[in-house]
Amino acid sequence: MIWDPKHEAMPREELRALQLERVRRTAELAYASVPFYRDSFDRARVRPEQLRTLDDLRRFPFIRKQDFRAAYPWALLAVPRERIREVHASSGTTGAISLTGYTDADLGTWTELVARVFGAAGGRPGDLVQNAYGYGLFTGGLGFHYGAQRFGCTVIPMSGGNTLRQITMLRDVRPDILCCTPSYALHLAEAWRENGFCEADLSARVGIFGAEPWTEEMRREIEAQLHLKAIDIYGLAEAIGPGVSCECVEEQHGLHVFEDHFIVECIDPATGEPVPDGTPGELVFTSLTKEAIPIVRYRTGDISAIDPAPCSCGRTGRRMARISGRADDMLVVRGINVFPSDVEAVLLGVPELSPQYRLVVDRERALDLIEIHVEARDGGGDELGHRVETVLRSALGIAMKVTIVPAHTIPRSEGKALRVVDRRKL
Ligand code: DLL
Repeated sequence: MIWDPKHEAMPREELRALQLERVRRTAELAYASVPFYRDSFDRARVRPEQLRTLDDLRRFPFIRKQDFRAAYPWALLAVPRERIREVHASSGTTGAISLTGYTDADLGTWTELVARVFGAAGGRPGDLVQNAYGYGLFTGGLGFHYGAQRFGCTVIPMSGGNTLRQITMLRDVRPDILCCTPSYALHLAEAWRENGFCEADLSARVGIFGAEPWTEEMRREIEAQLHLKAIDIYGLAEAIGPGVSCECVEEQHGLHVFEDHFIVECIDPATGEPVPDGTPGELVFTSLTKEAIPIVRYRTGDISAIDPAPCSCGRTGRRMARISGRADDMLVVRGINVFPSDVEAVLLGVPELSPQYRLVVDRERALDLIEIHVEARDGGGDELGHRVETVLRSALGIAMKVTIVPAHTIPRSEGKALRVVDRRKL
């Protein structure tokens, strides 16, 4: 079902005209109200009124995650703080928070976008939704909550974790739709089996999974284990949260970008130049309707490709391929963004450790794990390892296993060091 046919199935020409009108307004708002944009546009010698065609946007400078972090908490606001109704943040793990805010109108936009997601995923008004995305600063929980309610669903606001209670609710309350990260979906499936729950009691038709990278193989696994259709949803706090793009249940092949609210570009991360359709590159988004924190050419670091082919579902928003990786080295582990450089900073703060380390990311029992192999300056054993685990957990908010390895066992490199081994990809 198409929730908002007027916009989701708008003829491309009309859509592009709408985009042009809206992008001008966004650039004007950004230039007039946000010193960051005024400075960066001035440096690049561009002005909002130079946006005569959509291609002109390419002359505008990028904004990056570090700009959001540097602007913490309010420096990117385009409206007075009093007009912000709600605050969220990207799921980064460090003290450097990427904060985002929503005006009343922004909350309305977000709610509508996530309602579209429920339509695209094959939801029906009246469906019962178990929402196992985390509630709080993370955009997953409340974003899905608002969108599901708008769509006419009944929401069970489970938030993340508490697996036994999750599966008990799944069994007893019998939701039609499950929302959580794909890795957590597999974890729930495993817990289901281990607790001897009956396959016939699985009720959900649809799972709406996102917030972390996953593969087609993982989709097949989840669909087989949970007996549902698994739909990929993408978004990021800096853009709005979940609801930037979503697969349709008809094709499950690429995520329709809601292009009446976002301009998507795909660029070569090295040169910043656009790549041809179908070629992998880094996604860049410009918001078209956001009031509180408009974004002009936000570089996501996410690698995808644009597919302009028409879709049998009738939506005209072009599709982006599922995210295949990241341009930078940020890891998304259990839905939380982890920067290896942050881990390094913590490790280097422990005097007994040498700066020789490696992060091994793996998936055990469907959950992502980070193990850190690090050399100690003078040996050191379990006690040191446990102490470092505690320091890491309190600094980054995520549990990692630390193994102190003998000196000179971490391979040295002659070029760039290989700091991260992501076994999930193997
Ligand atoms: O993860 C928003 C979200 C919530 C999306 C719930 C989907 C469902 P952030 O915490 O800001 O926002 O993290 C954004 O997560 O740049 C990607 O690297 C990654 N990501 C999000 N969705 C997907 C996906 C939310 N479907 C970062 N596939 C993004 C792969 C994803 N990676």
